[in-house]
Amino acid sequence: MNSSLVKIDTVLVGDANGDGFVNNSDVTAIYNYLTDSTVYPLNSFRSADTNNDGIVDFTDAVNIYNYLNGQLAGFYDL
Ligand SMILES: [Ca+2]
Ligand SMILES: [Ca+2]
Repeated sequence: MNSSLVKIDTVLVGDANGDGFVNNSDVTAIYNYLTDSTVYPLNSFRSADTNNDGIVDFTDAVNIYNYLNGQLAGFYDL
């Protein structure tokens, strides 16, 4: 087996829209998802679930907001 072909599935916690960055657009992505999940599906549910409780709700959006404002050092350890 060629190890170079092994894909590591990494999850960037907080990156709800899956663009590789954690910023205000991810807070917006979660708010939109909570408003209408059929119109605004999350690109990465696991990344959006910042407290790892199995659901994505306003707590996760607040966590990202606090993280961006320096009030939260980080999210749970994967
Ligand atoms: Ca993002
Ligand atoms: Ca959550």
